[in-house]
Amino acid sequence: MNTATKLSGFALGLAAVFAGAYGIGHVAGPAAPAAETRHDATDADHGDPGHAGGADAHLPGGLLVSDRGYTLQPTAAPEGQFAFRITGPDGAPVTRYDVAHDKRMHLIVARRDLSGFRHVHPELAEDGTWRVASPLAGPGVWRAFADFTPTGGEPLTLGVDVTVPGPLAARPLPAPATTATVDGYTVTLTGTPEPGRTSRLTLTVSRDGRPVTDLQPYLGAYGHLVALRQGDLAYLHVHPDGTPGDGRTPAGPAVTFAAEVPSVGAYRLYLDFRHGDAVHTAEFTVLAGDPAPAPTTAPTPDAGHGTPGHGHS
Ligand SMILES: [Cu+2]
Repeated sequence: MNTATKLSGFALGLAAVFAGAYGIGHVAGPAAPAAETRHDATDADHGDPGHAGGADAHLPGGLLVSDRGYTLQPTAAPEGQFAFRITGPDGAPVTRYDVAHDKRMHLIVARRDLSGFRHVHPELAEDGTWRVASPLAGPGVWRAFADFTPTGGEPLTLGVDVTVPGPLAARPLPAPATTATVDGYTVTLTGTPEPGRTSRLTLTVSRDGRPVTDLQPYLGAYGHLVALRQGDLAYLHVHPDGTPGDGRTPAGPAVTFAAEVPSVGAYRLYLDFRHGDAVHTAEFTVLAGDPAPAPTTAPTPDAGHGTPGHGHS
């Protein structure tokens, strides 16, 4: 237990180091309180989500555990399950949700070091509790994102940290790459995300050297792309061009997305696609803009002594 606690602190310390190194701490830090302030001050503005100058108009999803009156609360669950609820502005669990991308709730999890990504779809009980076989595959500090639209409300992504105790090896972020392999598939990424503007990213799927041209629809699309920002795990759900059956969108091998990353930095991209009646996830590290080089691990407290460049300058 002690070890787990220490390691959790270490992982969170790492996150802070990265945020500082990429200069994004000033975006993620002050933005959250500012959003809260705005909500208190401008309750009457809620019907105008595009309100220019509003703090949350530019705040990426997933950074807040509570926003616009909605709060993500993990709840007790039997071993092997993960359960949570969303409470609404009246404090009661929300029981009515709109369907988006075929589902009323999308639960995405990743460790704070961006490993272990899973995207699952919990079941809603009448009392507002969502339950799913736990996607938290092993020890670590996990970020759980609930991506949903409460009926009568705006789409929201709330995020919460969940710690799974146990020994954890810190994993460095894999180097940027344009090719990923998963389950025997090779996925190639073309396009580069540009901070603050819409960029087109194309992911091309092949298997055994042949283009895959019979991708299966998954959640109403031929691919789903989630991007998480290193340092604070800001969450971006990116939508593909076209939908299956619209007469112009081929079933592969290429799926194109319009992505807008909020800042310079390193991002981990997770592409979910369906083929052979199974969902596969291809992962990529990409750099948006020209972030300053950052260490992928921080020195341990003991090893840091006497290291040039290490210190509190
Ligand atoms: Cu989903």
